[in-house]
Amino acid sequence: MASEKEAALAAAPPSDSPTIFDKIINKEIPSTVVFEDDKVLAFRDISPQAPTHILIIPKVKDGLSGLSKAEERHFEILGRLLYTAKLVAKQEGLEDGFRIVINDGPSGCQSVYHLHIHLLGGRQMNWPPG
Ligand code: DGP
Repeated sequence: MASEKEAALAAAPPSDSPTIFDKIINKEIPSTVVFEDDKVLAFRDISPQAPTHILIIPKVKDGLSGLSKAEERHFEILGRLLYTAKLVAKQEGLEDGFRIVINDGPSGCQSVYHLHIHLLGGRQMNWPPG
């Protein structure tokens, strides 16, 4: 299986192309959902980089293949995603802290072009990130 970096360098579809996350949203492929409402879905990453590793995504992509595609109309969903990350961190018991990551574009190591927030926790993080 390709590394995350190899996958990221190989992937850069147009912003409206469907991704694997559409299938997860539509429950066409299984995932471990930890939070869901009408706008947002949070599920465990298939390749966890920490004891807790959750992806938080908008259910409707609306052009948001990545953060670099954000426009003013996305203000509400962007805030909702971040607030959901905080709720899920609390739900997961990450009282000592956690990390939020948004990868953008090939240099940012993005491999799935549907905006997502990584919520990582359960271990000591390092700085700077790789
Ligand atoms: P990024 O590199 O920031 O685009 O992160 C994409 C993440 O998506 C990566 O950490 C692995 C995760 N991922 C990819 N395919 C699946 C899948 O089918 N199920 C789940 N749960 N996660 C996936």
